[in-house]
Amino acid sequence: MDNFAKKYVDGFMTELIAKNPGETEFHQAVREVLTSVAPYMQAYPYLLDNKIMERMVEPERVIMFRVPWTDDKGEIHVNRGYRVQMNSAIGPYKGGIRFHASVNLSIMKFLAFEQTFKNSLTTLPMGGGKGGSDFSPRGRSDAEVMRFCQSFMTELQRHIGQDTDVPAGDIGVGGREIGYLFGQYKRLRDEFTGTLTGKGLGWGGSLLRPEATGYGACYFAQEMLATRGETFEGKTVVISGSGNVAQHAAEKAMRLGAKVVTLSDSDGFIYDPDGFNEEKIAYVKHLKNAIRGRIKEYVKQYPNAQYTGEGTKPWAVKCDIAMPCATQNELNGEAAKVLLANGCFCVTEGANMPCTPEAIEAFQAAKILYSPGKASNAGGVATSGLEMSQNSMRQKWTSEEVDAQLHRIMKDIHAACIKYGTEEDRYINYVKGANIAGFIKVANAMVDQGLV
Ligand code: NDP
Ligand code: 2IT
Repeated sequence: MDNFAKKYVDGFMTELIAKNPGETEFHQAVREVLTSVAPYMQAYPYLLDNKIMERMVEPERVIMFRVPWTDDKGEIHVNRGYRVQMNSAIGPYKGGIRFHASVNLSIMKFLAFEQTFKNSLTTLPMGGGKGGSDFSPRGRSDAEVMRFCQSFMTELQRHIGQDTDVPAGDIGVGGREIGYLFGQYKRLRDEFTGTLTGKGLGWGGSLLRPEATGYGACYFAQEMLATRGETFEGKTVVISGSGNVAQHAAEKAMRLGAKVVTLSDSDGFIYDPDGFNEEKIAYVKHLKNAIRGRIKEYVKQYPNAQYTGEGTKPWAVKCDIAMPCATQNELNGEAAKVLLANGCFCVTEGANMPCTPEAIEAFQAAKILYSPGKASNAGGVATSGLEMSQNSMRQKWTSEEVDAQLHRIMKDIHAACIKYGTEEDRYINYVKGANIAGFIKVANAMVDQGLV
């Protein structure tokens, strides 16, 4: 960074931190974008004059609300609900809902901020938003989850709509939760519209939406690998998480010829030296999605695999490609060094902000392929955009049609990263490329629409 950019970023961050104390994840996400776009704004000073960045970091609206519900014993619980409506310059607010005990305002704001740039990258007309609650579905019965979802939607419904704000899933919110949320929305608003995405295939959902984030991450990785004449064929892949994104990243990487050897949850990870196959992936889906078990149970089914507990992560397993698909800041500077020492040359983020700034610095210093989630996990929200289109048209596309569009979108995002991220030595800085490409469209829309 030159002097102007450094001074601009430091000054901006000092004010942002003073105004938003304690919101560390939000600070982290803003600093990364700001660092990428400061030199660009210097070259196009109308963006500075219009205070675009100052406006982008201030959510258009933050809704926080009480979510009371009763458990199966009749005991009353009170959780906090959120919807951060970050930016609607290029379309209705769009982004997932996260149910996890760790959810707080900082996490909601970082996710909504990232979503704004990600959605812009998809080429589809979607603004940025995110919501959730500090409620954890883990260990709760279906009836408890339903009552919680109904209470959550009773308040949220007045703030969303197919042309206003369209939520979807994220950590802790999958097909079951979207079903309960949609049912309550429909009951209260008396309308059957595409106000939520990730719906069931029999009632407005798009084919391939469940698979889209993980598949899209692999399509993006394919593009990255191709820049070095490489493919997934014969590569060893380490994946964290065992939820929606991890399962489908593992499935697609395996189908593209890779040997995928790990999955994890917050308790630990499994290492299968033989790699996953179709049967093993099907078992993981059954274990996690149908019977809601823990990943350690995999080794009972496949005794050749090993389980390591106590919250350990899979990054010390030797691999060519790493795909963090669990949660933010799950791969730190130390883990990055271990991955590099073991010969890993491609890191594709399936989760949102899973690599810490120190890890990203290490990957970029080593000039390996590294993509930020806002580029490589955008296939999920892109397919949500395709679900919205199908709902508006009252049509349903085949999985081949959706897959072709998803594939094209991931290729387009990769091309945008190359356009704005290629450095003088030809190294592709995907962070810079994704941030600038995502920023330009939103920034210009904001300028066009005046001071709102
Ligand atoms: P799921 O709830 O399906 O799975 C989450 C997985 O991550 C679980 O294995 C979970 O383990 C693990 N995990 C969650 N929190 C932690 C934690 N604090 N520490 C360690 N492990 C954790 O969520 P998704 O697969 O949908 O989401 C995973 C990531 O991908 C998130 O960052 C999400 O924002 C991002 N993402 C999701 C998209 C989607 O379409 N679903 C789209 C784009 C990004 P455990 O059961 O122990 O909690
Ligand atoms: O982080 C994300 O992009 C998501 N959780 C998906 C959002 C969506 O609206 O499909």
